[in-house]
Amino acid sequence: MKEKILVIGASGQIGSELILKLRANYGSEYVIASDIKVPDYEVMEGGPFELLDILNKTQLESVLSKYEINQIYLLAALLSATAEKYPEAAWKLNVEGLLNVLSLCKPNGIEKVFWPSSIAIFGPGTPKENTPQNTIMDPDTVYGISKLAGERWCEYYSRKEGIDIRSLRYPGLISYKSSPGGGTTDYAVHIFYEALKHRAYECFLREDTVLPMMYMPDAVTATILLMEAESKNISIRSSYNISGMSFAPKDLAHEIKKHVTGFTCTYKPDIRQELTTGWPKSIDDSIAKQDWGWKPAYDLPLMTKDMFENLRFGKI
Ligand code: NAD
Ligand code: AKB
Repeated sequence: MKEKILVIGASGQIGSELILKLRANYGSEYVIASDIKVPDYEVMEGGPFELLDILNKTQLESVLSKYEINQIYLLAALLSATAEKYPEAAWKLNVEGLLNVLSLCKPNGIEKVFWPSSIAIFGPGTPKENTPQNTIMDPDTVYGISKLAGERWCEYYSRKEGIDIRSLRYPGLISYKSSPGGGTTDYAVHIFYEALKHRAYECFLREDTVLPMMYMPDAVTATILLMEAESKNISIRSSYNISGMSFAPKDLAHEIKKHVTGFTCTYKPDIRQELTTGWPKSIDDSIAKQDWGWKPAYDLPLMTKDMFENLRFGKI
């Protein structure tokens, strides 16, 4: 059967890029964008769009039936920094929103679901270097707790209801098309804009905070590779570890100096520093490599060069 895809949260940092690739691959009329806010021009004009609140089950069911949807990409969530400010709203959106989708799959003929988890599911007890797929997971942030609960629900619905649910534990994502939405790794996007505008940036993380990160083109590729892999190759139904690169703010600042003469970065850690305490420094993604051939294309120098090329020469 031809895929009929609904992307929920299509106006966000990932959605606004992923949807362009999905439309290019499957045809614009087969990929329906939805969000509670209107997306940018490219997404809005490139195919169907529905204003949809994931917490409204009736509305969701009517969109599923209107377009005869059989695949869902659920991207709506509150990210780590915002979730810490609004814990109940974060639990509601991140967990109840997911349950709304999962519970409507079987009755509405949804065969496949993509839902992203995060490196935030790990916690202070987790080994920090080359963090394995299965290890201590003791998240101490609102966001991490909600994502770990989500992973368990994904595995449960796959097993109990036979829904083909696939998931990735994205690292912090860097992109130039749309702004990040309230995460702790957002500094790694803001720094580029400030470097171009002011040749200076004040970072809200400590200079030595090494975290797993990934450039958006790699995140989009990984998502599509995973979703197109044969079902028999998917050995993990909670969420796959994936890795791109790892760096600290001072490493990124050093790289940026090669492109922006006189750039300076200062450091004034705020509450977001605490959220990173339990997060890994690097990720072991050998199972993703083995199961569906994952391989990132971008390291820190390549990503930095590409960001500046796009930000300076107006592909934004
Ligand atoms: P984002 O905040 O940029 O986008 C989320 C979108 O969801 C927004 O456009 C928002 O309007 C929409 N939304 C909010 N409430 C909604 C509701 N009730 N109904 C429908 N839509 C609603 O987030 P993102 O960075 O694109 O992240 C997408 C997913 O990937 C999230 O699950 C996030 O946890 C996960 N993730 C992101 C990163 C990252 O670095 N961006 C890293 C790890 C995991
Ligand atoms: C955040 O910082 O909240 C996200 C994430 C790592 O999930 N970028």
